[in-house]
Amino acid sequence: MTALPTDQTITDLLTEGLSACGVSADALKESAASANLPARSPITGQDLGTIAADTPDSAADKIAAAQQAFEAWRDVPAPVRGQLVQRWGQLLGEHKEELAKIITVEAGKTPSEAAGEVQEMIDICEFALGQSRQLWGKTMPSERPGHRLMETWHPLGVVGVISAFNFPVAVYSWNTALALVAGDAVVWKPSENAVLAALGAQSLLARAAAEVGAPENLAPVLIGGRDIGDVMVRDGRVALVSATGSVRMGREVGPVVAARFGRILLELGGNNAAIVTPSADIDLALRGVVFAAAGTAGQRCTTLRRLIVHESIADDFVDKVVAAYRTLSIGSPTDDGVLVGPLINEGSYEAMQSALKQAESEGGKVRCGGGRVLADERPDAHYVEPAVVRMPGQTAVMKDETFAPILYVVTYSDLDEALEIHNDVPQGLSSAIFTSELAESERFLARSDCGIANVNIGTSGAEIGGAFGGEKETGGGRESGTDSWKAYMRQATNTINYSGELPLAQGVEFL
Ligand code: UN1
Repeated sequence: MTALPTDQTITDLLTEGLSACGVSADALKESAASANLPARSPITGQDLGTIAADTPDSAADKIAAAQQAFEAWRDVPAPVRGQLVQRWGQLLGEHKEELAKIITVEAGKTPSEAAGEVQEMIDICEFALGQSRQLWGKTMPSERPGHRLMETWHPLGVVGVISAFNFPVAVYSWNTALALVAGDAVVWKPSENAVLAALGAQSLLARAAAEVGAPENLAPVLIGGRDIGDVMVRDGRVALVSATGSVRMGREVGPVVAARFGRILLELGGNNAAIVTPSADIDLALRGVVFAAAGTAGQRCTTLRRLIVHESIADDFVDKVVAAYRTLSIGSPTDDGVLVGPLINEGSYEAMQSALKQAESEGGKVRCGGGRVLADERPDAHYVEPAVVRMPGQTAVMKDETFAPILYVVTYSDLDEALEIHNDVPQGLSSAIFTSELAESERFLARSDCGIANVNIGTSGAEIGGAFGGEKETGGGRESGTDSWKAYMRQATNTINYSGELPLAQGVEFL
């Protein structure tokens, strides 16, 4: 543990990041005319300033402006639209460290993880550039002579994105890069805890848009709390709402969008597990487990929360995890060597403590961590030691996602039992097995009920080239790679008759 930085150090870091990304210093000034939102750093627990927020009226105006921008953008050829994401990706590359500084200050991520997040944005921009020439449909043989049958893809309209604090910009970019090449406009309601990173990312996008001659207001940001998100969710002009966050949020947003027959793409809670088999390369499994469970202070939706270890190796393996945890440096992510930064706020800390209490009441034994550190120095910040808890079986507490670094451990005796434990939670985002046996790996890949299933890799740290998302309460959405682009477009089936006759399908006779 190291000493925490002063408020001034954090402010300086933020100012450097904001100004390099082209965000005006006025962004952190109160507005007399509108509502205001405090910006805060979890590193110090102190306010960084106040951001002028949208009102429901100004939010509706931004949606209207985006709708107008869409009308022009839809007619731009897709490969030309690709130039916008290409330029955005270049600007993100040039400002990678600066945008990462804002992410570090606002979300508490280490510089390496914050830079990794920006790299995900650059990656998806490159992916989307390629995709802009591949918005393809199939052609099918028609049953009628002189007819052609084909599928075509068209822009949806305005896409609304709701993003969470923990990946304040990357998840937005997965949606936005694809939506933009698809020909959509994008309205973004970022997390209240990460508005400044959002402004940084948007400023670079606005610059790219101006440089390539894209319409103004193609990608406005809505600043505010739930009431502002609600404006977007209810607005019939928003054709798709793509929302990342808690299951509770998804339960609220989903039905509202469905009731107006809008489209919804949900990326909600995960409760990810890894199975460690006796044949696993223990050293590799250990590193995979520790990064997935304690990295980002347990605040990824892909964080490893449940470890299912074969009984023959469990004691030994858990001892190794505990020993590795003791070497993790906890503190300000601005300090070299720190691997575990702060929790986002007091609410997260309270949730962690209450989950640990519940785990103990359900027979769990805390093997290490769980306690608060650096509280004397920074009473308003919340640093914790990542916890490892041995459980007597998969009890109730293990079925909830607690967004904090708690790793529950249970044992199994045969793989089918492990798979049963694995799938017996309401969420289904990410999963992993550590094994050297092909048969175990194949059985796991066939039976894991998650959207992501990995072998000899932890549950977190997915690449953008594969579709990202999960099943059950995770919401069913898929973002970023493979054919996720289709979520941002509507499909049409076209039948073209060049026969000069009018034969009806299915041999029907009429007139
Ligand atoms: C999230 O936590 O919402 O797979 C996204 C990962 C990252 C993305 C996480 N590439 O851990």
